[in-house]
Amino acid sequence: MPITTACTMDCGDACSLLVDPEARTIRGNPKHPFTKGFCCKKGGRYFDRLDAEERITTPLIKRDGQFVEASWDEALGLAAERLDAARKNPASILHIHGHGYRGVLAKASSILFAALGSSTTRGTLCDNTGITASIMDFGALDHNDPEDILCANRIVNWGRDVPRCSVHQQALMARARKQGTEVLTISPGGDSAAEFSDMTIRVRPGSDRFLAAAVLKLFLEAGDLNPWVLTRTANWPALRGLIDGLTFRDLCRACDVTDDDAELVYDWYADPGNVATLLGWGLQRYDFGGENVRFINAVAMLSGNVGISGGGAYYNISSGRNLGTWAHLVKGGQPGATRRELLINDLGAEIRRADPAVEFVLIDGHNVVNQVPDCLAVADALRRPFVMVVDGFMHDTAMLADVILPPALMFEREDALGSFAHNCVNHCAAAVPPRGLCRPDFEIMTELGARLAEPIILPDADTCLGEGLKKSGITLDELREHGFVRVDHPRVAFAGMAFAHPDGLYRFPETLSPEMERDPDHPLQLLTLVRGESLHSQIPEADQAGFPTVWIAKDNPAFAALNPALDAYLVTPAGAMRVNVETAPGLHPVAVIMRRGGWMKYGHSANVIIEPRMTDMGEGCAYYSQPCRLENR
Ligand SMILES: Nc1nc2c(c(=O)[nH]1)N[C@H]1C(S)=C(S)[C@@H](COP(=O)(O)OP(=O)(O)OC[C@H]3O[C@@H](n4cnc5c(=O)[nH]c(N)nc54)[C@H](O)[C@@H]3O)O[C@H]1N2
Ligand SMILES: Nc1nc2c(c(=O)[nH]1)N[C@H]1C(S)=C(S)[C@@H](COP(=O)(O)OP(=O)(O)OC[C@H]3O[C@@H](n4cnc5c(=O)[nH]c(N)nc54)[C@H](O)[C@@H]3O)O[C@H]1N2
Ligand SMILES: [Mo]
Repeated sequence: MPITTACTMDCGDACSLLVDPEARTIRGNPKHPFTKGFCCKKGGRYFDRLDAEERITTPLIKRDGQFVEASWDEALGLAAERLDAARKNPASILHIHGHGYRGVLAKASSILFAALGSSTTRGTLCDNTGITASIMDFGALDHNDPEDILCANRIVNWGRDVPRCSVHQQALMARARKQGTEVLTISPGGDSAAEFSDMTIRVRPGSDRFLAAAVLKLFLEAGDLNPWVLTRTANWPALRGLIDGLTFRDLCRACDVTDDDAELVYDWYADPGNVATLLGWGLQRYDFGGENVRFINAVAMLSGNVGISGGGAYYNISSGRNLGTWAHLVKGGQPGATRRELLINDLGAEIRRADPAVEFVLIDGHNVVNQVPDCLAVADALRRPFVMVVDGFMHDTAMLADVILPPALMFEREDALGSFAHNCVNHCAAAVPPRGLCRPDFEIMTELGARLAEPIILPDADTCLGEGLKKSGITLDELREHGFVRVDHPRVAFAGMAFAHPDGLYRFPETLSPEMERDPDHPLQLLTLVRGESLHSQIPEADQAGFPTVWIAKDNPAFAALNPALDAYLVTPAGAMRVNVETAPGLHPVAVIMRRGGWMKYGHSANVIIEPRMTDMGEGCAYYSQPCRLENR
C-alpha cells in the first residue's frame, strides 16, 4: 500500500508523493492540486539516495585525522561537551543552516541555536535579491495562484528553466498553450526553451533590466499609457524622467538584443489581452540582479498586467507564509538574544576575521563548503574550530567535520512544510524506517539541548507540528489524514492594484545601473546553472568521474581558439580548473555554462574559482557575474 508523504527538498514544486516502501517506488499524488500525479527526476529517484552505499548511517568521530564509528552516546556527548565549553561566549558558537531539509521540525537546529545566542549567517545564496526587489516594488512578496496562469493570453518567461527547476510550472505552461496561450522565453540561450515556448529571445547574461527599460521606452513613446495604472504608482515621474534620458538603441545594445526583438517584447505586453510574467532565479544572481527583477516587474506593472487574473508577476511566495513558529515553547537558553551575523557570501573571510573567534560550528542541511564562493577559504577557516555536521554523505563539508551525525532523510521522518510556489501545506509522513543508526534531526537537536550543562528543552514533535500548523487553522490529525491541506489565499495578488506599501501604491525603480567594466583578461561570464536530475550538490559520487563539462557557443571565439588535442582549463582571477568543453547551440557568446553542485573532492566544484561578489539588493550572491576565460595549458 503506498503511503502519502511529501518531498522536503528545496524546490518550489514541493510535491505530495505516494511512496511504496516495499517496491521502493515514488510517484506524484494525483489528488494534490499542484503535483497532479507526477514528480520530477530528482524526487522520483530518491530511493537511490536513501539506499546509496555511500550513505553515512552511523555517527562518526574524527580521531587523528580519520573518521571512526561511534555510538550516539559518544558522539552527542562529545558535541555537548564542546558546545558547553564554547557557550561561555555564545558568539563563538556558529550555526550554518541550509535548506537541504525544509519543514516545521526542520527548524529545530535554528531554534536551539537561537536559544543559545549563537552567531548565525546573513545574506543569501539563493533568492533574496529578487525577494528584496519584489518587496520594494509591491510592498510584499506575493503572486497570483499558480493555476491562474491558465487565464493568461500570453506568458513572458524571463529566464525560468522550467524543465529542470519546475516540471509542474512547465506542465501548467503546456496546458495553457493547448488552450491557445502563447509563451515567449527570454534567456541567454543554450537551453531547451524552444521546446516549451512559441518564441525565444536571447539576452546578454545579467542585462534583462536594459531590455525591460527598452520596452518601457516604447510604452512611453507610444503615449497610450493607462491613466489608472499611473494613479496606482508613487513615483512614475521619476521613472519617466529616467527613461526619457535614455535611447532605445543604447538600451538594446546594452542587453545585446536586436531592435526587432525588443519591439516584439513590447508587442507581447502592449497587445490586447492579459500577460503573465514569470521571473526565474537565475537573472538575479548578478551584480545588478535586483534591478533586473525591478525593471521586469515595472514592465508588468506599466502594461497594466499586475493585480488582475491572467496577469501578475510570478517570482516567489514565502514558503513559510502558511506555517508558524514554535520557538516560544522552548525552555531554557536566552531567546531573543542579539546574535552576531557572518555574511554567507564571503564566509571564509568572515570566519577568519571573526572576533571573538569561532570555536564551535554546527552545519546542517547545507553542503556549505561546496556551495559558497571561494569555498577553499571556507574549508580552510573550518580547520580551527570544532565542527559538527548533521548530514548523510561524505561531501566537501562533512569531510571537515570533527563529528558527523547521520540524519533520517525524507520519507524516514515526519514533518509538515509549505512551498515557495503554491499554497498547500504538505505532510511528510515517515514512510520507511530510518536506515542504520540514522535519527531524525529533531531528535538529535532535542537530545543535544537536553545534554547541555544548562539544558535547553524542546517540546515534543507533535506539539511543535501542531503549533506550526495553527497559523493556517490546520490540525495535525487533519494533515495526517489528508496528506496535504490547501490554504486559502486570494487567487489574484494585489487585486485592484492595491499594493502592500503603507500608501497602497506601487514603487518603480529610479536608477538603472550600467554593467561593471569587463575584465579584458577574463571576457567570458560563468553561469553555474541547476542540473535536472539532482538538487544542487546531492549528486551520486559515481556520476562525478572525469572532468566536469562546460558549454559555450560554437561561434564563441574562445571555442575556435581552443586546441581539442590539448587539456582545457576554465580560468578566473581566483584560479583554474580542468574541464571538458562542449558546444550549446544558441548560447550567448559571453556565456560559459557549467552545471552546479559538483564536489570539490572530485575537481567538479566551480565555487573553488568563483569569487565572492554581492548583488545590489538583499545581500545576494552574484555568482553569474563571475568573469572567466577558457584556455589550453
Ligand atoms: N556556483 C553556484 N553555487 C550555488 C548557486 C549558484 O547559482 N552557483 N546557487 C545556490 C543556491 S540557489 C542554493 S539554494 C544553494 C544550495 O546549497 P545547499 O543547501 O548546500 O544545497 P545542497 O547541495 O542541496 O545541500 C543540502 C544538504 O542537505 C542534506 N540533507 C538532505 N536532507 C537532510 C535532512 O533531512 N537532514 C539534514 N541534516 N541534512 C539533509 C543533503 O544531504 C545535502 O548535503 O547553493 C547555492 N550555490
Ligand atoms: N532539478 C533541480 N531543480 C531545482 C534545483 C536543483 O538544484 N535541481 N534547485 C532549486 C532551487 S534552490 C532554485 S533557487 C531554483 C533555481 O531555478 P532556476 O532559476 O531555473 O535556476 P538557475 O539555474 O539559477 O537559472 C536557470 C535559468 O536562468 C536563465 N538565465 C541565466 N541568466 C539569465 C539572465 O541574465 N537573464 C535571463 N532572462 N535568464 C537567465 C538560464 O538560461 C536558465 O534557463 O531551482 C530549484 N529547483
Ligand atoms: Mo536556491
